[in-house]
Amino acid sequence: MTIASTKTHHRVCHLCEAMCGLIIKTEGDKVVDIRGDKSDPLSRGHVCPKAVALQDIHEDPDRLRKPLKRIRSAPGVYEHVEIEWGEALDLAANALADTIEKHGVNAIGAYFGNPSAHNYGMMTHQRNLFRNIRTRNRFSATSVDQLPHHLVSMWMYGHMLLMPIPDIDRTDYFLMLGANPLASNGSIWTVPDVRKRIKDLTARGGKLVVVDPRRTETAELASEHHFVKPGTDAALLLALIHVIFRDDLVSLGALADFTDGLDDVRNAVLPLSPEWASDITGIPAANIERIATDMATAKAGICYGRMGVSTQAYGTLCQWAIQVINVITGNLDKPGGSLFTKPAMDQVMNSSRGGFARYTSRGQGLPEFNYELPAAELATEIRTPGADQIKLMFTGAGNPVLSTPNGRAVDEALEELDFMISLDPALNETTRHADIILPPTSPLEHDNYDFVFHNMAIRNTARYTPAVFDKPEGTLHDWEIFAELGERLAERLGLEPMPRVPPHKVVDAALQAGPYGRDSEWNLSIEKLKDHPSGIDFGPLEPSCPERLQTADKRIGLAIPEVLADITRLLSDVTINKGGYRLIGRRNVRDNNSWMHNHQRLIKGKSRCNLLMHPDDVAKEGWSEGMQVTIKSRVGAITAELSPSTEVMPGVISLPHGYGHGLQGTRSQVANGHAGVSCNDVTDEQFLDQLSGNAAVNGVPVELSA
Ligand SMILES: Nc1nc2c(c(=O)[nH]1)N[C@H]1C(S)=C(S)[C@@H](COP(=O)(O)OP(=O)(O)OC[C@H]3O[C@@H](n4cnc5c(=O)[nH]c(N)nc54)[C@H](O)[C@@H]3O)O[C@H]1N2
Ligand SMILES: Nc1nc2c(c(=O)[nH]1)N[C@H]1C(S)=C(S)[C@@H](COP(=O)(O)OP(=O)(O)OC[C@H]3O[C@@H](n4cnc5c(=O)[nH]c(N)nc54)[C@H](O)[C@@H]3O)O[C@H]1N2
Ligand code: SF4
Ligand SMILES: [Mo]
Repeated sequence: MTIASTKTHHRVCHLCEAMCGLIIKTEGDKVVDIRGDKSDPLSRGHVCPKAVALQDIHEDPDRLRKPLKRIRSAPGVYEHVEIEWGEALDLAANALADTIEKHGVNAIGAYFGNPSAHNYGMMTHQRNLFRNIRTRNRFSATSVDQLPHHLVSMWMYGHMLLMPIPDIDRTDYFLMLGANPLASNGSIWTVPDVRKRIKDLTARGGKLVVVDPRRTETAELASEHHFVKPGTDAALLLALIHVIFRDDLVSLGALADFTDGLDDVRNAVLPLSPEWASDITGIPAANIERIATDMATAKAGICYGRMGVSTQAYGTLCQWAIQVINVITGNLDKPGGSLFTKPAMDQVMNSSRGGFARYTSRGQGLPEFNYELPAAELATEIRTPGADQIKLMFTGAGNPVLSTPNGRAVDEALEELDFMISLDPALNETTRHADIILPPTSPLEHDNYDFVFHNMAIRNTARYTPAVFDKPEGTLHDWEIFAELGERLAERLGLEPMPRVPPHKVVDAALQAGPYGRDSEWNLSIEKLKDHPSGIDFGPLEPSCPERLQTADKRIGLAIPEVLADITRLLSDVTINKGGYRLIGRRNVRDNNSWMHNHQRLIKGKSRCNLLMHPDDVAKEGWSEGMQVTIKSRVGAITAELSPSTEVMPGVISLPHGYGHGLQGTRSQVANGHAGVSCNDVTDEQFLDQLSGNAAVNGVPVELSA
């Protein structure tokens, strides 16, 4: 018998946007310890309870190791069986080629999910397949998430990825709407160890003000928490702008030289007083006045909003107003305010600026953004006959059945396809419909450079993570699967395939050409990062405007016509203040969207898929704790266990997303034992931010019954 020696590996956790540095110890092919890397300049040793799941994901017996093929024995009756890679890739590539030849390229639909942004091979090599599939029917989790941020950044700063990052470590006043970083660990804001950073902020006399229909873990830490009626934040934000203009608190500072459109904004908000907003939001006018003054007079202030103000009916209007507040108080591009990063691999320089409404969906006529249609239209684009109807679906690292509005309709629509291919390690609610499932290597079996989230981090840093384990024989990385499919498809169609350059070479070239590359004192490369296994810190965010702006004239235009017009939609919205219950979401630090419920260590304990409701509402209905309550919307109904809680304001109910496991044909033993229900069975594909087409999964009007 040989005793395996213990090896120590540096790793970056890829599970959420915080990018925590880890030290992983292994013995042979076993993980024996995972803990925070104290030498990581960004995360400083912080980890959350999910870090250990890297081991659980790797060892999960339900994780697919070989491709699966679906065999139907009768309509609706099928099983998935293992096949060899060569056969699976041929079947998938031939189905793609057949569909393109028979129906045209738009008959291919594609949906990419959240983990693809955390896995650099998926980012670098999607093109190896999709360069030859330029379909209009592309979808992603972006349009159930951050689409309004991209749109506003493109309009105001000239590039969809040029997003200002809250400089929490140096701020004095932080106004946070619709975000719960204590559970999410931050989003469009890579901020590991956020609890400590918030505590430092209040300890140095600064203020955190949270606006949220639920008194969240983050709100508990805050200096102030204001309940807001779901979906009404736009009114609050517009009234804040109103007060800032009215009281002559506008102070552009250095931005004055290159900012336009102030008069148009001032005129647009002239009638939108705190009293008006108070009626809509439920926040007393005096509080609105005070928040405006505090924000405008803080030495350095931040206004930031995330999921709760993006995935709601006025997502784009909210994100625009947030940027306007930062600009007119002079807090954009200022230390302690919100600044642009200068990342080692700069996505702003390396990718498209974005485009809007160059075509529309066939269903609701919703605009494309960056050549993607809103995910809310997925089922309709599959089911509506005619030119451009989707016949074959490709999903990669996504679970739209649980994560997009009216998931039940998506579930049914996927079953109506001619063919479906999934690039995914799980046989889950979505991939169960796939004719071919192609499973990539586990995260610990490939290297990674986080080239998305360094672009959104509170410091400029870079870290490269080599693989912890060798790739098992006969397995393929995500990027290799794209390359294999792309080469086969190109051959069938008589087209040129993309060259196969491994992701680390793509990143190496970008690092060397980037701001810390061969022309700088850092001389950054993958080789250099290997010598710094805990990463390199290039320092705090620094002012960079107007040079950094990507607008043609290097100026910031505040008066976006589409957004100003959307104020009219808000003013004429008669449903915004209608009574009845509104559903909002909820994240827990032990969950990660729909895909990490199969790990005993994270899922154990009391069910988290319970319905929070204010005790006054519970009493009014004559209900009691533990009852089963049915939540009904235009599109469907689900039933969940009632938990009275003063955390939520009256009129609001809260249920997490990503549950609803246990469907026939899935292979997730643990998750299926903690199935819960999917709140996206009641979110409505027609309840949207009409301007952007982003899904409104928060503030959904619902009816309740016991
Ligand atoms: N009601 C409601 N709905 C929501 C939200 C909400 O707050 N409320 N949040 C929305 C948000 S912000 C998001 S981002 C979406 C997420 O929605 P999706 O991205 O559609 O779904 P996930 O649950 O993240 O599923 C990820 C899938 O990727 C697979 N996977 C994991 N790692 C890898 C990998 O390395 N390679 C490959 N090929 N596959 C991998 C998993 O097995 C799983 O099938 O949900 C959205 N939906
Ligand atoms: N543990 C864990 N971490 C995650 C994820 C996860 O699923 N679990 N998902 C990751 C992903 S994909 C993302 S995009 C990020 C999201 O990161 P965050 O946006 O920080 O996460 P949420 O917890 O969804 O926070 C949204 C907040 O908005 C509130 N809210 C709902 N409706 C409204 C409203 O109308 N107005 C206001 N003001 N607030 C409202 C909710 O109560 C909630 O507190 O988290 C990431 N990190
Ligand atoms: S906060 Fe948790 S899940 Fe996110 S990167 Fe850190 S350890 Fe991983
Ligand atoms: Mo997300």
